[in-house]
Formats: sequence, C-alpha cells, structure tokens
Amino acid sequence: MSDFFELRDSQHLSVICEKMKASLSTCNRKERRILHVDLDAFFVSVEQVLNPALRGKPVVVGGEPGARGVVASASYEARAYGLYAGMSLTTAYRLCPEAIFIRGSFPRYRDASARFMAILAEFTPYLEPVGIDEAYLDLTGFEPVYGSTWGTALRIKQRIRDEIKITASVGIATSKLVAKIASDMAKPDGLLEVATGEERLFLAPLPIVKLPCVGPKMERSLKGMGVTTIGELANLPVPLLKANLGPLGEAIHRYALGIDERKVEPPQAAKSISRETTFIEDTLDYNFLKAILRYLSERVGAELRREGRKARCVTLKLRYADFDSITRSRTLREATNADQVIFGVGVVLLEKALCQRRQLVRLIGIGASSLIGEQKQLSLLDSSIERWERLDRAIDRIRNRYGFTAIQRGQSLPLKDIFSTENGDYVFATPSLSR
Ligand code: TTP
Ligand code: MG
Repeated sequence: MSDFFELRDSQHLSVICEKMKASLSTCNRKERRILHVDLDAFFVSVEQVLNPALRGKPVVVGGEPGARGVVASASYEARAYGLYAGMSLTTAYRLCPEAIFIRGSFPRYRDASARFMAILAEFTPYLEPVGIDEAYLDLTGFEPVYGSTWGTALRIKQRIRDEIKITASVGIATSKLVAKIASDMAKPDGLLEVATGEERLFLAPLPIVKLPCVGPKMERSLKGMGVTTIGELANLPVPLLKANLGPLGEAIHRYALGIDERKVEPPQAAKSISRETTFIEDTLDYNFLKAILRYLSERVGAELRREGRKARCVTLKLRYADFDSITRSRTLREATNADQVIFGVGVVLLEKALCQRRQLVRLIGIGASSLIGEQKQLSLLDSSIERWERLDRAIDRIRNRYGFTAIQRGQSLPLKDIFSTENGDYVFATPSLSR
C-alpha cells in the first residue's frame, strides 16, 4: 500500500506528524517546502463537470451578456479572446459573442470548495485556505515520510482530478510568495517547483505587478523610478526605496529578493457562530419574527454540524427601530447543535424580550457560543435530542445538495410567501445569508 492511501487514515496522519516534527527540528528555515494550490477556472470548471458539453469551449460565469455584472470566471478558451475576471459582461460579450454565459450557483462552488479543502487537509495539518479555491500547505520536513514534495504535489493534483473532476495548478517553493507566483505561472493544470536558492533568479524577469503589495499606485511609483521587472527592483538600494516608498520600500525589496517569512497559518476555530438579518421594513409581527428565527437557528445549527461542534450558550440579538440593540443569552445544561434546541431557546428569549419592550424590530440574530468539539460530549443526551440531531444531519445532506429551501420545517414555512428564492435559498436584504 502506498503512503498516499495510508495518509487517508487520520490516526496514521498524527503518527506522521510526530515524525515530521522530529525532522522539522533539524530542518533549516530556508529549506521550507510550501505548496500553493489553486483550482483552474474554478467556477467554470464546476459548471463543466455538471455539463460536459461546456468543456473545451469559451465559457463565462458571472451572468447573462446583457446583465450589469462582471465576469467572475472565464474558461481558458475564453481567455484566448482577452476575457478575464472583473471585465464587464458587456465587454466580454463584445470580445467573444460566441462564449457561453452562465449566471452560476454559489452553493455548488461552496460544495466543491469544501471537498477540495478536505482533500488537502488529508496531507497536512499545516493548511491555510485562502479564498474559495486556493490554499497554502506547509510540507516542510515531510519528505522522509511522504517522499519528494514534487511527488506529493502530483498526488494532490491527481486526487483533485479524480474526486472533483477539475484540474489544479501547484507551485512549490521556500515561501508563500514564490509558491503562489509559481502556481500562477504553471496554470492551467501545471506544477512548478522553484529550487531552494533560485528564488531571486526565478522572480527577476517577471513584471513588478506579480508581487503581492504592488497595486496600480505602487506600480506607477516604481515605473517612475525606471523599474518594470522584479529583477530591476531587487537591484535598487534599500535606502532609495525607503525614501521613495516609505517603510513598505524595505518589505517590497525583500519580496523582490524572494524573501518572505510569512508562515502557513491554519485558520483559528471561531469562538462563536451566529446569523442575523435586517428587515426591509421594521416589524413587530411575532409569527414572522419566529419564522425568521427558525430559519436563522437552522443556519447556525447547520454550521455547527459542518464544523463538528456543539454549543453550550445561545444568544438572541435584537435591534429596534431606534437602532438600540440588545442581546439575551442562556446557558444550556448540555452542549448541542440541534436546530430545535437552538430555536427553542431563541423563542423563549424572544418572547421575554418582546414582553419587556414592545417596539418595532429592524434586525434579529441568533448565535451559539461556548463551543466544544462534537466528540468531546459524553452521551448523556436524552434520546429526543439525539433523534433531532440525526434528523438535522439528514436534512443537511439534502440541503447541501439541493439548497436550503429544498426541505422546510413548519415554523419557517411562512417565509415561503414573503421572500423570493434564488439558487435554492431565500433572498434576504442581507446577501451573505442568501448563500
Ligand atoms: P481565481 O482563482 O482568481 O480564478 P479562477 O479559478 O476562475 O481562474 P484561475 O485560477 O485558473 O486563474 O478565483 C477563483 C474563483 O473566485 C473564480 O472561479 C470565481 C471567483 N471570483 C470572482 O467571483 N470574482 C473575481 O473577480 C475573481 C478574481 C474570482
Ligand atoms: Mg483559481
């Protein structure tokens, strides 16, 4: 059996991490092996998986050609016509009228992204997701166990291709900076490793805009100094750069030399999970508030379950028409992620708050805090809560596939007549909730 399959076993992964730590202590910082993995034309690629007839064609995700939006993702075939992310759809249509324009569906991309990150997480705990389709991995010290970093990168690419059916590009280098530039150069479906000590040479011919802190303004300043390539920037004396660009001058010079000591930082677990929404019109309609609270509780519960966590504290938030906000919390006897329990506590807090102050409400929110890992919980739960939790999981599976509104529970049903739906979810005034 290969290491690759062995690594799918999480117990084995922790053994490997122990070995890796031992090897890390003897490893020079300059010899870090950082990977940057980025999916190719991500939104378009997901659409091509669903509809293989789109493969090999100029495809744009972002909206219909007449719409006011911009290109979110363009297939490499579309890029050959000069299309790129951020270009207005009108211009994209003018340049390539034969392109296929798709509005896209965020839940589908979120789902593919979660599967992508889950594959990466099997290779190292030192994983830093960046945005929806890219991540850094620190594989420093892994070679004695995994084999070469190059081979591991190939296995990562293969897993993504086999399981998500889309291609990824990977850069390998001693730093995040150089690994990211390398993956970008390798696109699409490429793999590029910059050998230790070759960073400066690798960067030298590239335009300065490839460096992370060079935006249009900085580019203008540097061009004013006669600098267009990273190599030219690296050759300038630091005092001159500092005089012209301020403190950033020194940092940017280090980048130009390929020096970047930023660590791969795994995300910190959130201390609380909450969802809230502001209404288009302030309201005191109790049934409406309850229906929204049910919806928000289900969103909080689903997120807790997705993260494998439970909460011991539930907090209700209300903002009144005069912008005055209150929060009311209750600590639970046992941690839970059951929608029914979160909602039940929320309703009690809501009723109490409305009794104390009858004023129009402009925002309602519910949050879960004092979080623990699911597995830490002893099985003291009463069986009705266990049943709810099982039901929640079954509903999560359906919603992950078909959207939130694919399955609805009684208390939130009134929302059906009030809000329109898009891509399987309600469209609220708070856009992030609609995804
Ligand atoms: P990118 O990785 O920047 O772009 P991409 O994956 O489409 O193409 P490639 O990496 O091969 O160059 O962004 C990932 C997704 O994020 C992209 O598919 C759509 C979304 N996105 C936007 O919605 N708006 C944007 O302006 C950009 C740049 C990306
Ligand atoms: Mg990408």
